[in-house]
Amino acid sequence: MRNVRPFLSANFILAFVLSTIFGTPVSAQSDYQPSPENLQARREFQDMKFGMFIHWGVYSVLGDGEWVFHDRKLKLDEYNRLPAFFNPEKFDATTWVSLAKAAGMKYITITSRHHDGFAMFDSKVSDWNIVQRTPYKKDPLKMLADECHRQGIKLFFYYSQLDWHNPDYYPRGVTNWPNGRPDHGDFNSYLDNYMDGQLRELLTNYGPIGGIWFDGMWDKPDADWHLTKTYALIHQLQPAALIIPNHHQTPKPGEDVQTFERDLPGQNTAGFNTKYVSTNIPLESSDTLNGAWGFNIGDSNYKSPAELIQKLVRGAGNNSNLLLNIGPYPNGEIDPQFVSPLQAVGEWLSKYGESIYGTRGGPIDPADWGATTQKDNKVYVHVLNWTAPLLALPPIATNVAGARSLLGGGKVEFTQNPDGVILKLPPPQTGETDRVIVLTLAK
Ligand code: FHN
Repeated sequence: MRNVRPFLSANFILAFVLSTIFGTPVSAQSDYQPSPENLQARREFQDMKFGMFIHWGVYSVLGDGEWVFHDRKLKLDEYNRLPAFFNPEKFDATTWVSLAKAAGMKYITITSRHHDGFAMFDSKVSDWNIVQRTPYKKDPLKMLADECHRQGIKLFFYYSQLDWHNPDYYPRGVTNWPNGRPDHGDFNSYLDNYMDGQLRELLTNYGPIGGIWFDGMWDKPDADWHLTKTYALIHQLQPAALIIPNHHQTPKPGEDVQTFERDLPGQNTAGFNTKYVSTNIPLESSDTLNGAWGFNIGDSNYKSPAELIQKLVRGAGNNSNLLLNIGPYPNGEIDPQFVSPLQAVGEWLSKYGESIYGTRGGPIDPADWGATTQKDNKVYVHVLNWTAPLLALPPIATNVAGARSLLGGGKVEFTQNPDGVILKLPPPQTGETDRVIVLTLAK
């Protein structure tokens, strides 16, 4: 993989370290009682299991990822030229939503604005947006929202709280560089007028949305982000909308989902995630299909369908959703190298979906051999990495009444005693990523 920006800059890591040590001294929505609609939306979120993450913005023009403004240390007046080149004439909401559906995904989370602060929607709060500044002049998020509603896909809006463009994002954070902004600004106004104003637009003009996926608080770990106010606004405008903050900390009151970036819950391999795993709100894990979030012309490191299926299954076994990212071209097309693995995962889900959708993490801790999921009295044993004919599982509290292969329904021999359950596995089939054995628990 060439020319791909290392994922984490030193500043980025520093922000996470600071926020981990000191915590973020923000008051969240401490008296928050989720509404019945919100609780229902959380359950539905967990049932969906698989979503499409989309990073798309004017930065896509440069084909160098969504951090290009920062990484090339561009000046404001230089970056301001970029929207003139963004004209996604090939964008077709039906194609995008149909691809998500073909992949077996049930929701889409798209960047309504990233750290460059550029609104990819029709915003009246500022003219730094796609309708005012680009030759395209249209609102793709409106088209996407309408199409998602038509096709029954939930739409979430990623919203960056960090802003490299607005002068009122001041004092600036750890990712700051001198880009021509004045050395003063009104952060309270940025939060209360600019950000909340745009959130109000997103929660008012696009019909019912799944929720808001926040990112960027780690840039100013010691700031007061007015979360009480912002979270209350969101829950007041759309009580069922889920607040999903990518701050990598223990969830705060008012937040509805805990998300982990490039990690399974609790496995801090990325180095910036918390090891704390919430037991009372849904979990999500985000990852990239190649190595990048925004379109990166130097990144051909596409994951294979088998790798993606493993991620999805291990996520589900950890009681988590998988939010899988693609970075479309600036013209609105999606690279075929994203399309074909997604379609392959969709084909897999059309056969094995019963063991994923609507499930929760199973009764056996995930391990190298695989993971389990559960729905009612069915436990799905996902054998991902085990070649021996017998698989010994730890004890399961309930009696197992029967075992069969999910595919084909063939009976699977087993023994159960207080030490555990031993399965006599059917031999692996060529190209079979996941042998799924269904255990029926006695009622
Ligand atoms: O800095 C961003 C990055 O560009 C990307 O949006 C990811 C997605 O989870 N989140 C941030 C880093 O935490």
